[in-house]
Amino acid sequence: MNAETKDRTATVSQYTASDITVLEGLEPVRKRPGMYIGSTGPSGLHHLVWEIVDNGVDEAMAGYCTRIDVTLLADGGCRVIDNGRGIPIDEHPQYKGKSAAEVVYTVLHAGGKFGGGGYKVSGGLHGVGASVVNALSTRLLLEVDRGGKRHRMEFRDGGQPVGKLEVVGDAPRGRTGTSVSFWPDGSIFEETDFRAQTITERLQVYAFLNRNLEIRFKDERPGHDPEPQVFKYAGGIADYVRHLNATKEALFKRVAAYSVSEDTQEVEVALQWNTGYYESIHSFANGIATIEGGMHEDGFRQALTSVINKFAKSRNLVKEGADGLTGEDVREGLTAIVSVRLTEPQFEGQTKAKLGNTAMRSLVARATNEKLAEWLEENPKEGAQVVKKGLDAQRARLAAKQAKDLTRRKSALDGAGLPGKLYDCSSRNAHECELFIVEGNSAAGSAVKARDPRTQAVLPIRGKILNVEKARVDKMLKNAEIQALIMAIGAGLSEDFDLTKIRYGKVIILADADVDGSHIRTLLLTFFLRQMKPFVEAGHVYVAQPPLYSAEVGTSKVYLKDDSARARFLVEHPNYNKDFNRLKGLGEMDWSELKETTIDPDKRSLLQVTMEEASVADNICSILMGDDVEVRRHFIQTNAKDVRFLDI
Ligand code: 0RA
Repeated sequence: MNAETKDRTATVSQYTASDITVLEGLEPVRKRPGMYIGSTGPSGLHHLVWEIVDNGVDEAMAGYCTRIDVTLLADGGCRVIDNGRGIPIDEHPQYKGKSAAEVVYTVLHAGGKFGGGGYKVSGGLHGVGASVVNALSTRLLLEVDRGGKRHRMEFRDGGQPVGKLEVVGDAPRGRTGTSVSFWPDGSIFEETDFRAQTITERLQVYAFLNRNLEIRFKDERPGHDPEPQVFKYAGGIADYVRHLNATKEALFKRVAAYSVSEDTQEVEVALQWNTGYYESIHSFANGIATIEGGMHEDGFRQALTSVINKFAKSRNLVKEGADGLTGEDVREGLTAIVSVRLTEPQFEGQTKAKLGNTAMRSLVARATNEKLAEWLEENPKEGAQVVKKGLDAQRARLAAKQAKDLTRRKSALDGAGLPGKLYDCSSRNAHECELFIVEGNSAAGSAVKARDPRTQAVLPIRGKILNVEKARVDKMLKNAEIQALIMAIGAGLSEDFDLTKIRYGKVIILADADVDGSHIRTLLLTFFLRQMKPFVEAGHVYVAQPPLYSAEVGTSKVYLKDDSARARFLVEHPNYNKDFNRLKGLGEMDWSELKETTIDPDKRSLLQVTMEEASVADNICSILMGDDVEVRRHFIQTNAKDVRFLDI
């Protein structure tokens, strides 16, 4: 979105300190941080960063800010500088003797976003704002350049002002802007270490969505990469689409992009197909990711199907009287960004990430019907490629339906319809049942000996399973390993997946800590994510690893998951002078060793390593839920540096 349109949509109507509405004090935030930032884990910690960066991005959306600098400071703080107008510093009419800036940072729900004036276009979802960050920090330093002066104010211990806002000198010539540095409170958060990659990924998306906004990131913490990263995209969301398709093979070079902008609402769309088989539509409302979709996405899908079918007919690319392409057919391999801006977004759905404004459906549909049709007329060769891909998808869909019907009938005839190599458990109560997926027969051998046969089942899979990212459904369904997985879990797949039919409450991918294990884990996660998404989202899919080391402490044996666990152990046991026993992979592990890796040996019999791993697994589940394609790629990079699985 360019500065002109921002100026118009975000009419700054003589904004004064009185526009800042006031709700309540800060204590509730420290009492129940989860209510304000979701959690006190890593997600909540990073929420603090988003809150502060959002304010700068709002200022950019309003057309006043062109650059934001985010720095992770050597002492654990985070600093965000923008070159916007600077937070207002005049006295707040309802709070005599307090500057508006102080009120914004010390009063809950204070901020332009909640008043009538100020920003017309802003998220609302992230609006809990600056005071929440202050409440959850041991220290916050605010500096405002405005009216030729530099102002400073400091807060300590969860938002207590240290003195008043004061002028500390002149602002650099002509400069306005805001700098906020904060130090998250270690007594609130489980951990206070920011993760650079989490931050840069989000900053990059902000930069894509705000064409030409320059966002810089620097990590000054010891031991981290000090190289600054710069995100600035002249192409906006078209660059975003290119970026998303960069690791894939694009169906053609061009990115289709169009926008329509009216008085108080606007839409921008960019799209390109790749030769893969999945759709990847990312939608946003006022810069906020609408993971659950909503009216803008509905309008886009609906119009896309219709536009492509019309184009196919008008160019005689489909046979007379043949079935039209379905939405699914035309979206195969589609990467698209749909970004809308509107004055009063209604966020609905479970996670408040679904756009409810019906006006957005017609706006996006209208824009797509008109502008995408034009684009196809101007790019008929690309249009024909899209239609051909849709027809291929249609054929595969029909073949897959036959294959599925066959599998369904087969499992009905086979009685239970369970795969031959499954070592099932005896309980039929899915809640207490766990399925361990292990690599190869020898690993299965150890696992079967160590398990509790009542509740723990083991399914060996052979070598690398099919990469479902690279195969169409019909081929996938013919794959023996995939068939075994589907049958064992017993709840179908893709649209037909029925969470109520699952045979296990937990599916645990148990793979070694080496590169092969990492590869297999990723292939399996890719399969679950693509074909049994609700299963992953409901938190049933876990990842476990047998420990890499054991150590002897007195007469007992301690298992250590990996090198960092070993390092932590050495900190806790500074006098430890024996060797560590390096365990082999699952396949070579003795079943008694496997049994000993139980967290609570009295209660459970097998592989309760998984319980230590559960946090890791939960993490992965929530990561996978967030933003599938992008995050999966990130998962792959962080966990298997040596292999680019999905691109093999
Ligand atoms: C309300 C009004 C004005 C600026 C801002 C808010 C503002 C807030 C933040 C928070 C971080 N950076 C920010 N930059 C600007 C402008 C009032 C005026 O100049 O008329």
